[in-house]
This record gives sequence, C-alpha cells and structure tokens, in this order.
Amino acid sequence: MNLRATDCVLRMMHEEEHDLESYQASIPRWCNGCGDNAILAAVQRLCRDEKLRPEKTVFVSGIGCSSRFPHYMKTYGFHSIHGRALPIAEGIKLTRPDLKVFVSTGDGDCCSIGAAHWIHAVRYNMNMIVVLHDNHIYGLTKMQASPTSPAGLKSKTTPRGAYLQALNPLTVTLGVQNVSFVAQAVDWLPEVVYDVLAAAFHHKGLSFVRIIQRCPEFLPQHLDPWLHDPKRNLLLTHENGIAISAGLGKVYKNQRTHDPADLNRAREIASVEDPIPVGILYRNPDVPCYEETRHLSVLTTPDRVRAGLEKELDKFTVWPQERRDEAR
Ligand SMILES: Cc1ncc(C[n+]2csc(CCOP(=O)(O)OP(=O)(O)O)c2C)c(N)n1
Ligand code: SF4
Ligand SMILES: [Mg+2]
Repeated sequence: MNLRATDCVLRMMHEEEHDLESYQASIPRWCNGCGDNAILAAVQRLCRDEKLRPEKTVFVSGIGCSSRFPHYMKTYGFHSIHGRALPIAEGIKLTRPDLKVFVSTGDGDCCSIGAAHWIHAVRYNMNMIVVLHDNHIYGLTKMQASPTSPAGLKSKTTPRGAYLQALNPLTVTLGVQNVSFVAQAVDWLPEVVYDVLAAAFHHKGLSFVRIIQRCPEFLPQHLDPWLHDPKRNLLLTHENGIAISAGLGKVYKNQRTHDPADLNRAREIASVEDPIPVGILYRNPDVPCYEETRHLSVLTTPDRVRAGLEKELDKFTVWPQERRDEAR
C-alpha cells in the first residue's frame, strides 16, 4: 500500500500518546481546597488513560465557578451561557457525533436556570458525559441558595436558613424517561471520582454524574460530617459497578451490593441522602441515543443545507417584471 506524506503525518498524530500535561491548560483560579480541583485532576487523568485526542474532545459549560472547567482543559471548549450548557452540547453532538463531549455544570446552572434543559437532555439520551459539580450553593455570585441547598442552610438569599427541602438531582434524573446512566461521587474520595467518570466515559448515552463538591470559601465546614466519618459514605459495590480497592474498603466499611441494572432499587438508594451513596446507581446500555435514531448528520451536509435554503428563499423572491415574463 502506498501512503502519501499527509496520510503518514495524520496517522502519526492519531497514534500519538498524550501525557497529563497535554491536557492541562491554564492554572485553575479556583480557591484552595475547592472540590473542583479534585474533579479536574480526575478528568485529566481519564483523558490521558483513555488516550483521548485533544482535537476530538470538547468541554462545554454554563456559567459558575465550576463552569470555568473548559479553560483548564487543553482541548476544544465552550464556556457558554448560564443554564445553557446542555443544549449547546447537544448541538455539537448532533453536528459532530465523532467528537467526545463533556459537560460541566453547577447546581445552580443545571438544577435552577437550566432545569428544563437537564430534564430533556436526559430524555434525548445523547452520547455525552455530564458532570454536575454540586456544592449546594451559588459559588461564583458569592453564596446564594441553590435548589440543592439543604433546608436550614444560611446564605445571602436565605439569611434565616433555607425553608425548602433540597431538590435531589439523582431522583429527578432517575425519574425521567430514557435515563440510561446515573452515578454519584464525593470529591474527598478521588479513587471513586475517577472510577465513576471512567464508567461514564465507557457508557453509550447520556452519563449523568453528580459529584458532591466542597466550597471552602462560602461553606467551610458544611460537608465535614461526611468527610470525617466514613460511615456516612455508602459505597455501592457490584461486579457491574465500580471496583472498591482493598485500601478504600478497609476504611470505608459501609458498603452495599447494588446491581446498576435495577432501576427501582436505584431510585430507592438515591432517595437516601445520609449516608451519601457513592458509585453507579443505574446503567442501561440499551436506551437509544437521539443522534443515532435521527441520523441528522446525513441531512446536514453543506450542499443539502444550501439547496434547502435556496428553495425556501426562492419562495419569497420578488423578481423584476422582465424576469417574471421570461420565466413564463
Ligand atoms: C442569565 C443569567 N442569570 C444569572 C447569572 C448570574 N450567575 C452567574 S453564575 C450563577 C450561579 C452559579 O452557581 P452554580 O451553577 O451552582 O455554580 P458554582 O459557582 O457554584 O460552581 C448565577 C446566578 C448569569 N450569569 N446569567
Ligand atoms: S467560591 Fe467555592 S466553588 Fe467557587 S472556586 Fe471558591 S471554593 Fe470553589
Ligand atoms: Mg454551585
């Protein structure tokens, strides 16, 4: 077989291995101890281990501290509009199904202003990894209550404590038709963060991963009871779930066997918030992905789009009299 020079260069680029630094862009501007740092470290490791090609990878986010994520990845990225990360990611996936798409969204971004997009994104089940950075607060705008703020939490908008019971992102997601993957991790267990993200990466469909994340700037001791007491973290184990290492299992003895294929049991586990369940709650690889069932990529070749536009515009064109006569 005769290979042209360009083919050789392309092949070399594709076979190239990337080290961790290949994915590290600017130095994060998050506060010291912010849980977003742990999530970023796990994602960069995952990209390296899965040999992701930076030019074939896109990180999309809304607005918030967590939404600064794309700036820190040396891949393509779109730091978009508050609450709109998911429709933008869906647009990217529809037109470029060959790209690996990741979404970073905060609890305000996803569960408040972006809630409608979240529900429909789960139902559309497009192939992407959605990471909900849940710190129970609006961080970027300096401490307003979010839908996941627990009742009683004092914030700038709830100075006497939040009145409402917190929204549970896991049970909401598990209640939507076509849900195909739901997992949870906590930033203080980096091994679990990595394993859950790796499972999400290998799932075909929308993988919804909620990561409970510390915000030491505005809620300094808020998650300490769970951080300091292993019993208040429930590790979900199963041969189809994530593997728990011997070291982790020795300290975190509160474990429960859970088959991720069991939706009803997943809903039951998700509804318990203390202890915090961590691991894979639900996985169904057979739910169809919207971008595959619609085959939109076939419809959107530039020639077809141009021809369609010309046809539509022709309907409204006002021709000069002589041209109209010619056409008769
Ligand atoms: C349309 C719109 N409304 C409100 C804002 C202000 N705003 C920016 S970030 C944010 C909330 C961020 O909270 P969250 O999504 O939880 O992210 P975090 O900063 O906690 O990571 C708000 C209300 C905005 N930028 N745009
Ligand atoms: S304000 Fe909170 S969420 Fe934002 S960077 Fe600082 S610690 Fe992280
Ligand atoms: Mg938040």
